Amino acid sequence: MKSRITITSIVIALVLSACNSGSTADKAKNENQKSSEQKATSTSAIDMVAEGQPEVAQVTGAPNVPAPVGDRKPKKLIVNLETTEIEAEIADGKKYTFWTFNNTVPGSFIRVREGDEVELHLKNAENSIMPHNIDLHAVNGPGGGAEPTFASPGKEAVFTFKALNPGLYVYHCAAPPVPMHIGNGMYGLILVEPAGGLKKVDREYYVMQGEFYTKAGKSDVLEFDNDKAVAENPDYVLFNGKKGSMLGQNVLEAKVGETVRFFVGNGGPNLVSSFHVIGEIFDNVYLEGGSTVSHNIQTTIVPAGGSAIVEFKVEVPGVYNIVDHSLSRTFNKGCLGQLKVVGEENPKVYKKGGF
Ligand SMILES: [Cu+2]
Repeated sequence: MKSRITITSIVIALVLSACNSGSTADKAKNENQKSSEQKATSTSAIDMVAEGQPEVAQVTGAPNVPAPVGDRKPKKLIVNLETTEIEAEIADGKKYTFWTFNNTVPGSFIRVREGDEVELHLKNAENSIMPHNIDLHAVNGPGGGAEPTFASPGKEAVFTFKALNPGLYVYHCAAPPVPMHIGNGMYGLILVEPAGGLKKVDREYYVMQGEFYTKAGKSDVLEFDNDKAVAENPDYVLFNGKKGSMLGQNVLEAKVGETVRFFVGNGGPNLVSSFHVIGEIFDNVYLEGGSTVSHNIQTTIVPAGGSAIVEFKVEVPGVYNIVDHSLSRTFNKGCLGQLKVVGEENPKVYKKGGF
């Protein structure tokens, strides 16, 4: 019995050691490869950054995005964000106390180029009650900027980072309790375009999902309900911080034959989105906002604290519903937008009736 245990132990030990040595070698190889790639990126980028005065980056509120970076070289940019605590309509005439970056949910869209150096100024409004900060997922550095940007009401904090990795990244407040700050609307997107820029398209829109856990406040303004957040049972799941943000007067627009690009983000704080446009197929999806492009996708996953870039050409006029395909969120919790496409009918592609 004893010897059998010993033999078994030796066999297990050998198997484990073989597994470990294999994975360690692979890991080392991957890390070497990654580090040499990163070194190449950062060295060439450092050499290329233009000297001189930094420029102030133009930022935009959803659904708009700033102009593409184009084919420029890396440069120094200043990004100004202000954290605020405001009352605004959330749905059906009801108000909510939102916490924001630049007075909007989601916060301003930031657009930079790979290799840019960004000096980020975070001002916390004088009349805020809470301290706030920012963690940008585009940052290489502990906390993504959270510690150096922690700002009490009325204070401004600054930190600098170099945008090493191209992609579409979420930023959010990381002041405790973090789910409450995010749940009140403190998130947005920063796009780091690759050298040479993204391919030109006809239309670009900023669409960001987030869910809201509400209870009656002291006045008629709703406020954050922590119990509902812990249970991950929101009252509202919304695009761009308001029910109807992309409906009626605010519908997104395109023309037949155009290619549309959505920069899609999910602030969460908890739910994963199954992002879908009813009656369209995504020709290209930058999976999770990274560099791998997949094609012919019906529904794409947008994780909490994650993103996706979707592109599709519109062939047929009409109204296209933009949804989270976890459809109770669309039918019961407000998660619906629309894209209105105008132009000539295209019966070869779509028509009522038979041949
Ligand atoms: Cu905050």
